[in-house]
Amino acid sequence: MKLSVPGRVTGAAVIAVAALLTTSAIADAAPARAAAAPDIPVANVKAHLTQLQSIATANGGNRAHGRAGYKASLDYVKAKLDAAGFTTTIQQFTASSRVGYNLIADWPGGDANQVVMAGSHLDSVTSGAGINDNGSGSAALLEAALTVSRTQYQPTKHLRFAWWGAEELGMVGSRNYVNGLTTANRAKISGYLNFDMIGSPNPGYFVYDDDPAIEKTLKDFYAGIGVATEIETEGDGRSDHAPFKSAGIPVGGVFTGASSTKSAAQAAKWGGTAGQSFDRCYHSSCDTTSNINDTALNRNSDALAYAVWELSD
Ligand code: DTR
Ligand code: ZN
Ligand code: ZN
Repeated sequence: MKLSVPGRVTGAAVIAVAALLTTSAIADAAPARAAAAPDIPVANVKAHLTQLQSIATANGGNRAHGRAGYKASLDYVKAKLDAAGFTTTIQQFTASSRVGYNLIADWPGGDANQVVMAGSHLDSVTSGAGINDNGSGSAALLEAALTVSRTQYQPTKHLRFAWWGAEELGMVGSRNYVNGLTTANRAKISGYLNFDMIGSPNPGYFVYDDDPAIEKTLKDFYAGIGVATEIETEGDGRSDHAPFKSAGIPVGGVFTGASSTKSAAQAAKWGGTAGQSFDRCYHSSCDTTSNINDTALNRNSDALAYAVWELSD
């Protein structure tokens, strides 16, 4: 979030305004090092979600593996990345007798022997548009990648972004990618960041507890904006970080919750509704653009950028 004071202020008002800005800036500023990571405009992320919703609506109501809505989602993301100067690659695979696709986007430059990867699954279940699961991660990832281009960020390490197919069938696309890596190329990946469900309507703020360094990086971001986090406990093996972890690659990520119920203690810490699921539209037809908490999406989009910038520096 950026703060600005339009027009002119004089005298005592200056002191009051400055104090107000300082206070609110502290309350919502990211940590000092995060200055290297630009703010990700949540309005831009939501615009991508609107596009994904339109795609689902125009294609039988979903963006599922092997259906037209998935390929249209992939084409949307790829077109944005191609226009922004990324080197994109489509990986094709078959699952459940249907053709699936991964989209890999490399940002030219950086040390090819130190690759920082960030990924999200782009597919939905067949029952709905999958805007939180996982349009939220896919849209935040896309906007972070476009921000890399917009700012002409030149990291020390090489940046690679990925949108996975057929995660809902059992992480098929990401597993296909990892299994296709040579031993040498696998060793070049210094870490993989996963973003799957990062805008849940009744959000929690969960950080994966797999790799300690990645976990600390993400926790530092949240500490910097004064938001408490908990360790993510339900997702082990349930998203696209699993094949990377099985291959010995450090992984991490953030998550805002699915069908589990928010406790009273969690509601006291994070707000929202105790006794209700973090996302009561999980894998349902109501997982639409109205199934997103903008504050959670905003914070996690900035957490994604903070981690990408910090870990690729
Ligand atoms: N997003 C869900 C998988 C899932 C369920 N719990 C977690 C926790 C952390 C990451 C992912 C998940 C899905 O794709 O069905
Ligand atoms: Zn799912
Ligand atoms: Zn998911």
